[in-house]
Amino acid sequence: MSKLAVLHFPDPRLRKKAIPVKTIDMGIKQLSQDMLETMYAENGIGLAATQVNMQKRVIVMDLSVEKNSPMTLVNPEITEKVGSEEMEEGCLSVPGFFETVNRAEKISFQYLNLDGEKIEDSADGLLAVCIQHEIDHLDGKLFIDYLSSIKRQRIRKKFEKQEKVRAL
Ligand code: GNR
Ligand code: NI
Repeated sequence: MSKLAVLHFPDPRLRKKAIPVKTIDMGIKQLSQDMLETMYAENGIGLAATQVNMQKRVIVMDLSVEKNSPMTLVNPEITEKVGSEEMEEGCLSVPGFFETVNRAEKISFQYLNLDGEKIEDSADGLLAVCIQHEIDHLDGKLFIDYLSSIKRQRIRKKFEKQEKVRAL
């Protein structure tokens, strides 16, 4: 197992679209393990491969309080969206910012598990929000894209300033 580096906004690699996984081989299983280790180390409830600079359609999540219910979704897709709901979101790629985002309240989704089985399920609440947030990452989209451009610009400025300080 190894902990991976998480890309931070405005890194252009966060804008790449991830490619569907063809075969669930050892490489994908290793990636899933490393992503879970990274997610737990960073105290996140989800992580998309895009955030660790892997352009593959893989997400991991663990919404349990005990942090003992890891989930890996390969090639996840939303098949139905119902209603809308506002929730405050954060992102490991935009650390320190929390903003309210409007998303579908209930979703139906499908994915492959690490055994290659096709699973169909539905979700609401935080799980529904998290799946939508992670699939957005695989499509190169960030939660701050839902904010006004003035707000996003302000966040970008802060990160660019931080980058300059780190580079000194
Ligand atoms: O840890 C995370 N918490 C969170 C809270 C509300 C909505 C979405 C999330 S996902 C985030 C981890 C992350 O950045 N995943 O991509
Ligand atoms: Ni995120």
